[in-house]
Amino acid sequence: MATFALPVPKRPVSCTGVWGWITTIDHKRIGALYGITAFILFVSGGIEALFMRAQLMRPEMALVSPEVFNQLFTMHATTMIFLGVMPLSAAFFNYLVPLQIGARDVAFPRLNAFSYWTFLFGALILKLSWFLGGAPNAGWFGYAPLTGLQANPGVGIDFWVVGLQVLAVASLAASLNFIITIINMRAPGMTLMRMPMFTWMTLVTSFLLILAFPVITIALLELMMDRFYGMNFFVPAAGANPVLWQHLFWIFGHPEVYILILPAMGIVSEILPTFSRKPLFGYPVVVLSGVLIGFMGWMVWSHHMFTVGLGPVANSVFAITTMAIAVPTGVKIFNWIGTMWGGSIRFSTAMLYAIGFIALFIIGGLSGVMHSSAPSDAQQQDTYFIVAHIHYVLFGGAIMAIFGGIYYWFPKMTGKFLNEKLGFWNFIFVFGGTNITFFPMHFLGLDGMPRRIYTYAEGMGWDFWNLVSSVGSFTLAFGVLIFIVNFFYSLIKGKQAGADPWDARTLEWSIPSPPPEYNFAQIPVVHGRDPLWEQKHGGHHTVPVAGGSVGEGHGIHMPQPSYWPIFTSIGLLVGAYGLIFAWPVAVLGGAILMIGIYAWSLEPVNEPDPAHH
Ligand code: HEM
Ligand SMILES: [Cu+2]
Repeated sequence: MATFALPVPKRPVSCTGVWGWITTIDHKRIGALYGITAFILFVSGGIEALFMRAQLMRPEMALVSPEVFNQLFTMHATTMIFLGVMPLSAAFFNYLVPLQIGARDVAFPRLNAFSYWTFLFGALILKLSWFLGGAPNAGWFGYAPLTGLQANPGVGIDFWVVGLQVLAVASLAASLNFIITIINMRAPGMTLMRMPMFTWMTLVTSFLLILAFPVITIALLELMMDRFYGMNFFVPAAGANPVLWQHLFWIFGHPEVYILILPAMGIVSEILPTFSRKPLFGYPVVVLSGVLIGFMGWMVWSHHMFTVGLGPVANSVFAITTMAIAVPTGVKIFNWIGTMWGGSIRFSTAMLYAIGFIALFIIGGLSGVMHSSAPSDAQQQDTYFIVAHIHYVLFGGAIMAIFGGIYYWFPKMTGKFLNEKLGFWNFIFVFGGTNITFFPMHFLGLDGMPRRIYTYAEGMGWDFWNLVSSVGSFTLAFGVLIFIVNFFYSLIKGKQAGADPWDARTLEWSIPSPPPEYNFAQIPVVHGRDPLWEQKHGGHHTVPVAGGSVGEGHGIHMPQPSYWPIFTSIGLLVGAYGLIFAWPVAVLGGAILMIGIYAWSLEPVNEPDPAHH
């Protein structure tokens, strides 16, 4: 191979410092990058929310203009969904899946790095819109014809369209990578029904991603054609039916909400058994209900469109399918409670978050069942009742679980515990703040307060609960601040954690904290579910099948770093910018992309000499 005289630079051997992070293809480092980036973006989405809550605190406030308010709620939701919760889940996928299945990395490490950089650049495109001509303002679901050129001539929607497409590339690459990793790279003996629940939920989520994203990508592509090239996919004046957009969006959008919650369910299913010192109750049923939720998630999209006028037959069908999907969801909740039942429970911060998740997710699930009934939804649609629902499932659900996951796996990732005292107060403020912020929104919604209004008149009966909700949102923000303090404090001063500080069950706890670059010095052989418990408390010992000795010169072959993933992603960034502002720049971006792909595919596997390493 090396005799080819191709203009491809040598593959870097080992890189340190910033350059090491830029060229890394180690799934653990990529996981850390995802996590830190997504957390910063999550905070930015929270700041957008605080602006809204400040504006809505009292009637007829004028902190922000109506136009800016539109941009705030659009960016807040787009950020939290695509740049907060999804990549935070991806951080866990990256860090944990190879460790949980006893592998040394994902199937395509360079593609994994490419996914991260593409996510980062997609996020930049979206967020830079604030500074480059105005943020998108048509809601996170971007209903036609509000997104059309006539209603929306500025660049905000352009940023939204192009940014989401770049993010879709990142998600597609990542989910294909995880599907292949989970199917092909499990340690010997780890059958599907021995896989940890988190890995299972990663698998289901990845399938949802590769099936759902093409739908939104097509819709976005059509919208892009309308805006950039004068086509008429969504232009009613030219005969288009804007309801088409709603169908396309929600066929993607409903599976998307499961993409947001299934990883959280996976995290909780790992935390609960460990801190109850019992195996997950009804493991096969939990797997099955997860798969079923993934499957049924495709049959319910029109519950977002009950008031559009699809007619009584369609509304009835979608009402029934929506009620039905609550069944596997309820099954999971019973299994989690069954896991705790009779266990010897340790109330660590991770466990508090997991229990908080169950409690709040039940509330969000119940309001969901309330609007699964089409006539009752006719009252609730586009009111604050929906905003309450969204936030109980996403904040009370996804974010609670993610915080729990951070407390649970931080010792594995860093070798140190997060401080439990600060953790307790972090939990109290986040849990309390969530309820104070979002519970009153149920009342506001039932009192008729519409969503997405920038202000309201005095004397509508909405003053008190809006004030409470706004106070709650600052309480919540304070709770997140405690977490940030805890993170840095514990990184520096945290108590040392060993390989298996929680007496846990899965393979990631069988190796040192933090794990060495190659993860497993010897690939384990798995004899049952909860392999580490088996090994510690049962008769079986994990017999290694492939080896090498630990330490310097471990002789384990690991792929080398690469420049090409980030280079190729930069092509997408430049191309996206060019699409919005100047087509010659788009051509340049395309050229960078092609060079990147070319060099990537011809890059030697190992060069220069791997023996030095
Ligand atoms: C401090 C935390 C948060 C606060 C105070 C907050 C507040 C708000 C407010 C005021 C709105 C706009 C209501 C309107 O349309 O007038 C909103 C919408 C929304 N939020 Fe949050 N939010 C928070 C966290 C989150 C998180 C973590 C997520 C997702 C994981 C999320 C997802 C959404 C969604 C999907 C919408 C609907 C946007 C739309 O359709 O217009 N929020 N939130
Ligand atoms: Cu839905």
